[in-house]
Amino acid sequence: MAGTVPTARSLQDIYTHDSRTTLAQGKRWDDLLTQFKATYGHDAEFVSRSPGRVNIIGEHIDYSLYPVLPMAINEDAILAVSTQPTDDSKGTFKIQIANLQKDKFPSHEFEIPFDAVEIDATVHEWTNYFKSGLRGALELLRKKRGDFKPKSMQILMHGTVPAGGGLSSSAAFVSASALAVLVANGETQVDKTELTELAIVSERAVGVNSGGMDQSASVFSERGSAVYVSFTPKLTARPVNIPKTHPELTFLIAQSFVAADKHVTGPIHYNLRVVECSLAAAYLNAVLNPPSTHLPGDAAPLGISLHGFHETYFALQHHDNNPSSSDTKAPTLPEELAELVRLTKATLTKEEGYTREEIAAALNITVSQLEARFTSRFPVRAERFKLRQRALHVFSEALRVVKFLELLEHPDKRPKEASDTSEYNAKLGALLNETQDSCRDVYECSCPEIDELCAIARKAGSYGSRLTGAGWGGCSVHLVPADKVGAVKEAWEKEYYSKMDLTQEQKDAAIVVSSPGSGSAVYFVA
Ligand code: NG1
Ligand code: MG
Repeated sequence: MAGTVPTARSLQDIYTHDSRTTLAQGKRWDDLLTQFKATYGHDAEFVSRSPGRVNIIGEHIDYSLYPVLPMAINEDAILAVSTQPTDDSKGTFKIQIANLQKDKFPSHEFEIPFDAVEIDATVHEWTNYFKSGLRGALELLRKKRGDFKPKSMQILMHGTVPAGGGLSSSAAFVSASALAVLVANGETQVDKTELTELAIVSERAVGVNSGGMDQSASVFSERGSAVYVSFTPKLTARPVNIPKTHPELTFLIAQSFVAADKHVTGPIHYNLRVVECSLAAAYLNAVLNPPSTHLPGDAAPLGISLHGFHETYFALQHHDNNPSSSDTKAPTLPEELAELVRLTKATLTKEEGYTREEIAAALNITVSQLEARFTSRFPVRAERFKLRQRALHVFSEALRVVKFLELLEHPDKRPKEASDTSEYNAKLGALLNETQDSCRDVYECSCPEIDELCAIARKAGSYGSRLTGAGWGGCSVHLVPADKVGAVKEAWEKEYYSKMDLTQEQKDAAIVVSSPGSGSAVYFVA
């Protein structure tokens, strides 16, 4: 899946082949290009696009650097672009940016100094996402070329990924923006890994301390496959095929219409979880490592710092039981994770959470050192940090990803041809249901509405139902056999959506039947 971002020649290269999608997308792209000309008085040169994603399994573990399994959806961000050479004398370049939905997202013009893209993360402004992609792309270009003068750009954007809904509208927009800036400045072969890495770092500039799952799914996905993303020792992504089953499986995505805005709730939700995971990693390291071992960096993610620790730990264990053996085979990931669950339960015993003072004491630092290291970059609000619960969720969720992937890929576990595979489907579904339980009870990132959507779906025939994305609202994903899709939709309609006051637009977007879509692409207007 590595390589360069593909150039699309037709919309069929990008979207599914079914004629309804092609027709609808054709109209949308025509609109974009026509409005571009109406707005700026000339044609666009190219369109960059990047999709949203739905996460199948592996929730809230990407920032602890454990692998995840998302897939791209068809909904995306598209940016039509034209470029102008920049007038050298002023020391600035110009960005004009508008949105097809101009009532919701007003147009802007920015004069930007060559070397400083300012982003005010305290103001929630739609163009911040473009600017963060811009900043990242320019940094990369400067690294590659040294001093250079960015081109001025005119942009018209349109997005179909619902915002604040757990489907990564932000990653779609940031990745498409960074891609647009690279292409505008003459990079015709954009490396997917470089684009993803810069989009990950860029999105943090908007005020959320996010992991790298969304951008990876947005950039790397290939139509028809989910994508297995690992973050260590370096970012890699590979396609994973969902076996053909009988009854055939579909992924249904259902909106809860509970808006979860990380920019508002970050300090008590998302960013706090990221901090709790880093603190858990530091605490476990400090307590469990033999005194002479070198401790990894304080804010190292659970997946890295404990991996290092664990190799030492297993080596010592092995040596104790077997002093004459020189064989110190590293544990497999499932062995390691199971052991980490056990150690977490034995070490982090305080269900009620840990105070700053308690954690600082364990790390042998002062409270202000603790704050400087862990809570200064992104503000968080908490008296106690629930290290036990957060670590238990992360290790058990990482283990579920391993099991899920094995079911999908292991020749002995994949279903053998055409027979009834409901037992197999149920195994996949059970893992998704376990994820939901852990998100609700242990990581505390669900909400009553999502729980309800899951309960309704399971009753109507879903094998597995859970929140997807950050949670606290937003979207849910459901593994539903094709012959039960109608029943599940009907049940939601009757028992959930009909009780809400929704606009027609919301009703139309409430449920999406999704198949794995393709990733980032560039389309040159002939
Ligand atoms: P969403 O739901 O798209 O905001 C967030 C993070 C991911 C990941 C998931 C939870 C951002 C941009 N993305 O996704 O990196 O941590 O939550 O698994 O914050
Ligand atoms: Mg997002």
